[in-house]
Amino acid sequence: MAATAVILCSCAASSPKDKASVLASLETYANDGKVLFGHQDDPCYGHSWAWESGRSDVKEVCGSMPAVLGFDLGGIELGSPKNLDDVPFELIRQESIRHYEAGGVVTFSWHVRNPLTGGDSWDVSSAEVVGNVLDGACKEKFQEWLGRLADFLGSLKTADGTQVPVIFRPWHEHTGSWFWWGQDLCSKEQYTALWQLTYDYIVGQRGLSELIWAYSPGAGTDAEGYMERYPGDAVVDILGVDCYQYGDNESYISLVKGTLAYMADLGRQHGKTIALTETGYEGIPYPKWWTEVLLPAVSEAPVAYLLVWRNAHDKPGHFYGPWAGCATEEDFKAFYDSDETVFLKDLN
Ligand code: BMA
Repeated sequence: MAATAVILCSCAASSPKDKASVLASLETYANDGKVLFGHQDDPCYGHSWAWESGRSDVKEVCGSMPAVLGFDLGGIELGSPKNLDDVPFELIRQESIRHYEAGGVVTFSWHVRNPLTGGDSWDVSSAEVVGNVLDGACKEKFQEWLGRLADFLGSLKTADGTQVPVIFRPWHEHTGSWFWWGQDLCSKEQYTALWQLTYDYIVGQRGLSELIWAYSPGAGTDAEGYMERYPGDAVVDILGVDCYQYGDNESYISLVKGTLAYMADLGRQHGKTIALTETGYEGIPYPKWWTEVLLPAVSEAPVAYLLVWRNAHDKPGHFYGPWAGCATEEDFKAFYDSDETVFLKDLN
């Protein structure tokens, strides 16, 4: 088992990786009891800086970039040059390709605007949006939006024309009702049809077969709730979950552990890798959060990667990763040193 793992990993790091080898490599790390560390928007801006090429809050603390970089595509559907957090899409494109070439993994979320009301993803003033996207007033507009999304995804190519395999995580946290595609805003049939429509256009019509599709409900449900709107094994590659800490350490650890335990069973049943697709504790008020809370929360389950949310430069206190001088700096170094965690340096 261990020998197989070594061969797979070194093979994946030395040759250009396609979708299948990225997935195989993630699965191998997970089965080896290791987890790739990820951070949203890491090379674009940090706790007290923005748009300075070569910087990374994570690297400034531990010496390595994260293994996984997350970016958000919200705004691509409108053809805007920047996403909802002012990150230029051209920067996302360059950093994604650069990270892939350095051996890392890239994942995209999509806080897409509300096509019916003109509001943002969080505009839940109408429960008619998904219905209108599928077969109503927004059908045509949404096709155009998908077209712009696919144009961007298709542009992720290395100089030799290799399509960069990225993890795409649309329609996330749908078990809650804070996005227009959430639980109370559409039926199960409408949700799965929305996923299928997205998949059919991007993969079927546009031929973007290198995308790795991640399903990520919110935490706080059980295995049945988790799977209630599962769009099917044919259109999902990774079983993810978004789970944040809002209360005490023990409640978070037990929520993450419990959720990952049933996801591990589901992963085995469906032949899918599992991941903690978004997590974190805003402002990280506990100095040993990395080694005493996050690590124990994930260490029992075969979690391929975890991604902590962004370190906003323009929203005081809104950070989920470490930064030089922060209260958890020493603990993050210990987290980095742990045999269980994998950073970009370990992938080369
Ligand atoms: C949220 C916050 C917002 C941000 C959004 C999309 O969780 O970080 O400030 O606009 O994610 O990145």
